[in-house]
Amino acid sequence: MTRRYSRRDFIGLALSAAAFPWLACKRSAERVVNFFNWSLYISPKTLPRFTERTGIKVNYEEIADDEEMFAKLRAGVGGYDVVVASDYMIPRMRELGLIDPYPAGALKNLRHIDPKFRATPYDPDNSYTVPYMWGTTGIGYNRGKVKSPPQSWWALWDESYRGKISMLDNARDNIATALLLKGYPETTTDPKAFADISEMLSRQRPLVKQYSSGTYIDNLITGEISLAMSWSGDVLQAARENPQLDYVIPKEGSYLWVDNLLLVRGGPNREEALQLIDFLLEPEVNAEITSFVRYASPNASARKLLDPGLLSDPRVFPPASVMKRLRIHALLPPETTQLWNQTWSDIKLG
Ligand code: N2P
Repeated sequence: MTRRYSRRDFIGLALSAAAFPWLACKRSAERVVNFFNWSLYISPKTLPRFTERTGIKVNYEEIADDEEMFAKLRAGVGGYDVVVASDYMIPRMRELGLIDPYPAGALKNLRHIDPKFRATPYDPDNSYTVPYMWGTTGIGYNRGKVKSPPQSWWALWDESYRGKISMLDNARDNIATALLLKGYPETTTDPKAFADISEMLSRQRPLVKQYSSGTYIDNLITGEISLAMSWSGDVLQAARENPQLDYVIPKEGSYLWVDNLLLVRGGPNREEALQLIDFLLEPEVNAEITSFVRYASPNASARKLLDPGLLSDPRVFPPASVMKRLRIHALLPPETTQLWNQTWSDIKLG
């Protein structure tokens, strides 16, 4: 049986990463790279294959969300070489000097990336980002536990699901979705808009069993949660374990995001980092990751290798009719991001 690559699978790696052994002593003979990626975002075969091919050991650590990664890098926690971060984080990370540009010509496999994912608003000159995977935010649900398949975001405000609802634990998804539902532009700073969405998210709070961006998947699998604001591939991976699980992009629309491989400034193993990133861009490697994680790949050559069933799954690669309802996150100035974070932490504190 195929299994999700869960936190438990990483326990050996995570334990060694937790102790940060590479910070203290890097044996000169040993080549390593320190990779900080989201949970549920790689195949179990990928990193062992890289090590087998190159002899480079990968210290792999998982991020729960962008904010955690950003906070760590900003606080100067050193030792990372490669991190994965969402589109909207890039300009801010660049501004703060947390990431380095890619040296020209360093990645021979960059040519496999679909040009649609280059020259983006968050990296117009393609210097800081290599797109890794993309996906959407929507609702994961258990068919056996809902009255009918949810079609609207408002299902997450339905009293009859009290205690069976999970929401992602980050400001970006929650505030952006609330603004969208109330018809405000994502860039607004209007106090009325923030009062409105605070009321709406606070009203939802008693119905919410948990705010989580990682363990919600386990609770969806066991049936403890019936409905969850989710990331597409996480739910589709979980559906391999519980076939009752499904994923929908609500009719009001939602967000798509592109996650990127970034070079951390001051990373101790730059050469190894570039080798790892170039490996992740190889069509066969990328197709294997895509098939496993069920997120969408921006790698055009990898897409040609995918199972046609996966390519035509509208939950993974949304068709044009659904794409019309999706948007990417706005790039917000720091003061607005601060307002979002403050609003979110007030809501959570209650
Ligand atoms: C897998 C990846 C989620 C990415 N958990 C959200 N940008």
